[in-house]
Amino acid sequence: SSRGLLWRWSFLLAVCALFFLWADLTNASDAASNASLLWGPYRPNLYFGVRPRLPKSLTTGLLWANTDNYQSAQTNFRHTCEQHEGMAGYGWEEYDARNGGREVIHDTGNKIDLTIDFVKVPGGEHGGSWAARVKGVPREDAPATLVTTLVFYAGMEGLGELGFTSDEPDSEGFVTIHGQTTDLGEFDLTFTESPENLLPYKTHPAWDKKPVDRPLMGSVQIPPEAIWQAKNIMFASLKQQVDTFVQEYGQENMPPPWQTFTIMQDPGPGNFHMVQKVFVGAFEFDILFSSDSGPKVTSETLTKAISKTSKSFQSKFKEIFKPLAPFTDSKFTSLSESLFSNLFGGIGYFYGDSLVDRSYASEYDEDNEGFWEETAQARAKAEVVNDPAVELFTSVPSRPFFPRGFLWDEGFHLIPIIEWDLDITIDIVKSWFNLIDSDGWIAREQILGLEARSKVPPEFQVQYPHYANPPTLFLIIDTLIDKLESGSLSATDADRVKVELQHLYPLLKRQYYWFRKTQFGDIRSYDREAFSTKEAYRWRGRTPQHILTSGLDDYPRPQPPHPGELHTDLISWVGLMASTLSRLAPLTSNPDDASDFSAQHKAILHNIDDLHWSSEHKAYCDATIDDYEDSVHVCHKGYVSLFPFMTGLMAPTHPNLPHILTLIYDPEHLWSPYGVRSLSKSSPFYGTDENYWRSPIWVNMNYLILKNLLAVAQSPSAPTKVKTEAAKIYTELRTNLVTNVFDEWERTGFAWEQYNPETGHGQRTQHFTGWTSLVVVIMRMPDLSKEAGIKHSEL
Ligand code: 6A9
Repeated sequence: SSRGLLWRWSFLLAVCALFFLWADLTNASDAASNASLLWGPYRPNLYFGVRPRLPKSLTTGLLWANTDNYQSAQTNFRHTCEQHEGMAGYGWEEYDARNGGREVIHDTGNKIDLTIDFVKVPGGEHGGSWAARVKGVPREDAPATLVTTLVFYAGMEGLGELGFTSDEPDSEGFVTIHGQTTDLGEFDLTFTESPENLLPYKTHPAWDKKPVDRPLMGSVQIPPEAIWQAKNIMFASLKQQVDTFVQEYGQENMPPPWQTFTIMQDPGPGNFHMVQKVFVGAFEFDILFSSDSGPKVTSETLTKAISKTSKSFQSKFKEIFKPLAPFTDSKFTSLSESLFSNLFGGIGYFYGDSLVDRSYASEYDEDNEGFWEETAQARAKAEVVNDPAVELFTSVPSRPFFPRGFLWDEGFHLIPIIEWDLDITIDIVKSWFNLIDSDGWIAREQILGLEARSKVPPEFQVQYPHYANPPTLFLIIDTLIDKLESGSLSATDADRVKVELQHLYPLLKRQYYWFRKTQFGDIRSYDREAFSTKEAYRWRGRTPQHILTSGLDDYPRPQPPHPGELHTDLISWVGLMASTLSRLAPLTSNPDDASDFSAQHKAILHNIDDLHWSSEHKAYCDATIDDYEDSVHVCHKGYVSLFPFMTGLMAPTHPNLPHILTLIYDPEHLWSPYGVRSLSKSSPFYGTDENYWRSPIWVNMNYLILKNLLAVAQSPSAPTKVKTEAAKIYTELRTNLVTNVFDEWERTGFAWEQYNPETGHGQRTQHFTGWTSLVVVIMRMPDLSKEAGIKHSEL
């Protein structure tokens, strides 16, 4: 159409103009954007750990424990987020990656509630300053004399200076660590004291040599690659102190536990410095990081910044994530704020090497029957190499259990984040695409460096350059294109998006062709029309019980594995990529590619129906080759059957759509009062074995179902009956999902990895703040109760 043409022309012109302005523009806006993102709680594996978005630089963290008795002091030191260590909930109540936020930690084991306000103070040439206010309030069941000890550490992992400015606290009891690096310039890290804090007093002769009513300061030199083991480093210092006391006073006559468990008082040279404070009852102190070229932060600035940060979070939240009916009650807003803040506050910066099997062994070709035995042997004897250190800026599925990047999780994480901060979203997408290799591969799980590897059993550490994972980042590319085309972006944002898409285009294309080249399906034994285009796909790397690469780990698949099998979910993902690229190619002036992508997209749509639709089962199914060398469908009704729908590849007029809706809504199959189950209740595999993807409700899949139900319900072309049905299912599902995640959050204090389809209970990983936080977006999706003829009060 002429409008389309005009649009394209103006787009081309804009690109040309930008070509000249490019360096200036991006440098200026990148600089501002980068500066406000330099610092953050980018060690999401810790309850609180601030670092800059730089490799081998300053790294900090907080440890604490109750020291009322010798036992708790030894067992209750908190540092890394752990499941089931007596937390009645923790996480960010408010968080904006640009400004900061507030984390609360309800630590029942140590009988203390901690509140940590973290703020950034912009200015200067080195990413500005930041500060944190740490408050402790004893929990209800705590004794009046509860003693809490806190250790904050700062380590230098690369070149630079770091050390205490004096051997003694100053007259107010403040302690300062000074440091310097090329990137950070000169900086001061000051620990304040408040006259209102209650401190321990002398009860033992050891006091005269080691009083603990003032901050303790310890310094050590540590091999830089071991600094992440901060808890051990601190314990070594505690042990030294304990040994000294034992020698001097004997086991029977030791100082009280809160005095015994203190670090050695020895400020001095080193690359790892600790400040320890011991408090009785409630307490409060500040950690002030002032960049020399930026603003000097004081407790007053911090107080102001905290209230400003909170206000701006609240007003931005209302503007962006205002929940729609039936979720307008403020209780849902608390859930929504908490989930979003935890997702956003879970963004980390990771740097390190990774283990990759680059043997490209012929066993990995997977072209024989029994291939999985061969590949298992090849994996067992492979010489794994360390791919060089790289950096990754990403959010994480779960701070306690999987504090690292997962490729297909990230596409879901960015769905809420893109609504809040376009630039961070683009940064994260770029960070992932920076990891692409020359073939087009991006590793599924990013286990970068020793700290990350310490959390993963060895058999899961190695990545394979022929293994895929769903390309969900394409969903974000699609959203970017939607935003451009709808004209909803500001001129500056639109320009930025165009430039970035232009840069990303070749990488997206490369990844797409990698999928096509490495995950193609062998269609020789399929006597179908589909043969003519050969669009068919198979996940590599399966074992009899798992296809980890699909993301749906133990979802039932054809048995035994066969090199001729074809996977419904994978062809759908490739179709989604083709669809995105066919939109993107013309926008980025690649018209020749556009026609390839469109043709491939069309062929994929055709072959999904031709190869995967089972008219007997009225569902999309995987296919395989049977003992008679015939192709057959293998139908395990569940998420896999819905994939062509979930990936947006079914037109609202598609004749199979009514069957899909029936399958979703049937309580004997996928429907539950808490969400859509992963596997049909009538399947013999329902709830069996590991039962990971064999019944539980997953929020990411439910989000895709909702999104596509909405599209049908709002489509002008869908038949009225289908539209009404979609609106009804959409309305009920939206309510069921959100209500259940809310109820479980209230009941347990946490968001969960998955939900039980019989009871609704949250299960598996606790504090799973990754894609479960999609409920934030779900709450602000349109209310279609009217279209559905449903009253919310009746649900
Ligand atoms: C193994 C555990 C102490 C499994 O959310 C991340 C992924 C998803 O991408 C995938 O779809 N999760 C889902 O099926 C969690 C994977 C965790 C693997 C870690 C080692 C540590 O043992």
